[in-house]
This record gives sequence, structure tokens and C-alpha cells, in this order.
Amino acid sequence: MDRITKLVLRLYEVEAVKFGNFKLKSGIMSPVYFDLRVMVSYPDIMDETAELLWEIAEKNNVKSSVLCGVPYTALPLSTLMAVKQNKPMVIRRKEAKDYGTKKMIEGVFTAGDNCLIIEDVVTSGSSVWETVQSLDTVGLKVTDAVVLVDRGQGGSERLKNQGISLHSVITLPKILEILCEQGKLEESVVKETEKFIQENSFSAAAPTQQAAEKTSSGDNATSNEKKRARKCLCYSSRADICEHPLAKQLFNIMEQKKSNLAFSVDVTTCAELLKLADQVGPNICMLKTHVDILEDFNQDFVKSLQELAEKHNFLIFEDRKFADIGNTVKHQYNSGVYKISDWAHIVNAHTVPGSGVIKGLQEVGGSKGRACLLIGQMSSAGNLATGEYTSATVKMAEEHADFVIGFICTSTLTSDPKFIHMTPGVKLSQGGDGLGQQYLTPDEVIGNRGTDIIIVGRGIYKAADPAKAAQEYQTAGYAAYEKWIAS
Ligand code: 5BU
Repeated sequence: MDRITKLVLRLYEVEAVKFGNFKLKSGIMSPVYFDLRVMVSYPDIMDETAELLWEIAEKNNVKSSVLCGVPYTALPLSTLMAVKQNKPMVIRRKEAKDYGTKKMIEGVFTAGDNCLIIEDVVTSGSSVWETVQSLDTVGLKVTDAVVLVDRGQGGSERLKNQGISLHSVITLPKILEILCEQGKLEESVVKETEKFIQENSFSAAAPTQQAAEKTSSGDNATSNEKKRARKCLCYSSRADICEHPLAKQLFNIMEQKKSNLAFSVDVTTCAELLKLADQVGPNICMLKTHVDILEDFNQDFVKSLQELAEKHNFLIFEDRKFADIGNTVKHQYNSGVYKISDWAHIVNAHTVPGSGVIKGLQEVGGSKGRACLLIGQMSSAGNLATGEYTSATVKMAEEHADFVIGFICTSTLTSDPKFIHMTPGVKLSQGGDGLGQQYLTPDEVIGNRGTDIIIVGRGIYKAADPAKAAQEYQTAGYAAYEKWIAS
């Protein structure tokens, strides 16, 4: 008896694979159910699975310097493989720690290292893809994943479309074949299960299901191709790709002024703000405001600010962080003292309320030609905008791409070139401010993480010479961009 048959029989024996009538998380009834968590109780199964997973990686000539198991079932498997093969591993947290330094990936590694993902069972491929994205935020590259069971429902094809090769020890159709041959399953159960696989294949799934699963906007190019494409794209090409006029305008300004610097002018009087805006105007593509911290906000100030935006050719971004139901944000955007929609080219929103926040803002800003950024990640320690929250935010952006032009984030969230990535928490040297802010350098943010715009506040307005500081940030940000597109 070959090793695969033996393993399948053992998995069947310990009820890691069961046949019957099971309700899946999605509510769908399935004739087959995998509970591979029980494997940890059987050292012989763990041992053999770890061996076979490694063999499949070797057979496919996978090169990796570090391993990562998809939490949680594959964690012990990857540990076993790491020890057996004397390879380092990293651990992906499902949720970031809410204290101290937020770390989604634990372990020691070097950005740029190739990481092999280990998984127990793949259905749609979304758990593997989430792990790829988490690893990507810390610079770990993934080209391959190994899995014990591929259910054959399209996960492998979908990962392929994202540039990831999935290698499986065994597929569900093969398991059915073996169990039938070994007299463990009736022909009718095999037929019923095969029918289920066909009818519940993710490549043939309803568009809404696919939309709910996909993480970058779909076209025929693979994600890696798009990533490469996005990398090689200069600002003017990005401007050509963007459909939203403000996104086009922003990329054109960036190209013309050779600037990916946004100045966060967080001062408390209008005079101070206008003076700084005039001083640093030549160096920036965008000015970011928090008008609710101004002690003397008034409509003349708005007019002066708009004149400065014209004079120096920058966009105005009010960092309002809308976070309420659609109906409320509509009023917050349009009315009150600030009447933000009258003068801010761009605003931003948290996605915690769901897509209603975008719809509410769009009802006001859409007809005025305004645009919105979604907060996909934050720069502050312990923030909760991570993992699935971030992925769901990307999905919302894709679904409202006629109003949402990009993200506030600390890493690249999608390879789709029409979305602009803007990163706050930037200084020429790393560190913090004692109140949770975490700083990264322009080189790290643009050059390594591949985001598009650095947002700098205190690094400029607290400097002895803000204009000189702005010049330094502009130079550093642009040099990092040149490094990124050349890489
Ligand atoms: P700083 O002085 O460079 O630390 O200012 C950063 C600005 O960016 C400040 O206005 C914040 O409100 C803003 N910000 C941020 O720092 N981090 C975030 O995650 C988001 C906004 Br969203």
C-alpha cells in the first residue's frame, strides 16, 4: 500500500474526514467534512503529513528560507516541518496584539526573504491569501504554498491568479477514489460528493461570492503581473489609468512637481496654517488639514487656502475620518461650521460603519467632483485596522471605485494601479511620539513598502526651518519612489 493511501485511510479512521450531511459555516450543506484539527492527537499522522508536505515542496523545486503555517491548524504542522528540515519559521497572528509594538508576524526574518506557506486544507484559497497579504506587509515574499488537502473547488486556480502556486499532497477527488477502492465509501456517496464539488466550485461561484472573496480588483492579469505593472508605472501612467478626475490630477501634480509629499499642517490658528502652506506649497502635492483644531476657523480662511492650493498646485485633503452611518456623515460633510464638501478635494473615512459611510459621503461629494480615501491601516500602536478588517476595506474600495480613490495605510494593500496609497507616521528617522504614533522613514514607506504618498506633519512644522524640512522630505520621498519603480 502506498504512503498516500495509508495516510488517507488513517485520516478516515480518526474522522479527520467524514461523510454525511454537514452544515458549513456558509450555511451550505456538504456531504463531506474535514476536521483536520484532530490530527494533533495522532503523532504518526502529524509526522507523515509533515514529511509529505515537505516532499511536495521539494518535488516542485520550491525555494524558501522561512516557513509560515496558516493559523491555526497548520501551525503545528509548520513547526514540525521547520524542526525536521532545520528551517526557521514565522508565526502569523490572527489578531495583532493590542499593546506594545503591534506585530502581525512574529519571528526573525529579513524583508525580501521567500516564505513558504503551509496549510491543512484549501477550499477557496482565501486563508492562504490572507496569510500572503499579512506576510507582504512585513516584506516577506510568497510564491508557493503547500497543502495537505486541496478540495478541488477552485482555490488553487484562484491563488494562481494571484501569483501563488499551490502544491497539494492530495485532492478531495483522489481521497474519494482511494476510499472507494478500499471499500470504505459507497459509489453513490462518491458521486454525490463529486457533484457537490462541481456545483460549489469557487471559479463558478456567484459573482457576489467571488467579490466577497477577491482581494484585488479583477481583470485577466495576474496579481504579480499587475504588481510588476504598477511598479514600472510612473505617476503620469498611473494618471492615465485612473478614471476619477481627482486621482488623475493628483498623479499629474506628483509627476509635474516631482513630489509625493503631503504636508499635514496640524497647527491651531488660521494664520499659522496659511503661512506654512505658502512656505511649503512648492514642495508638496497635497496639504492635509484638521480644521476642527483651528481656534479661528472662518470662511475667509477657506478662500485663502483655496487660493494657495491654486497658486502652488496642490490638493486639499481634510483628514476628517468620518465614521458614522451614511445619513449622519452626509450632514457632517455638507453642513455645520466647516462645510467640508465645499472646499476639501479629498476626505477620508473609517470603514467600521460599513459601506453606508461611503454612500452617504458620495451623495454629497460625488456631484461636486470630490473623492474619498478609506482608512485601511493606521500608523498608531495597537490599532485594530489589521487583517480581515483591512481586507474588507480594500473590498469596499473596489466596490465604490467611482468615489474612493485610495487608502490611508502603512503598506501596499492592492496592486491595482488606480488606487493611491498614502502613509502617515513618517519622519526622516524612525521612532515614536510617546502617544502611540509610530514613525517610518520615507525610504521604508515608499521604497520598500511601495506606498505612493508620505504624509508628514511634525517632521515639517516643528522643524526650525519648515521650508527646508519640506524640501528634504520631498527629496527623500521622490528618491524612494525612483528606487521603488526601478526595483
Ligand atoms: P505627524 O505629526 O507626522 O505624526 O502627523 C501625522 C498626521 O497624520 C496627523 O494629522 C494624524 O492625525 C494623521 N494620521 C496618522 O498619524 N496616523 C493615521 O493612521 C492616520 C492619520 Br489615519
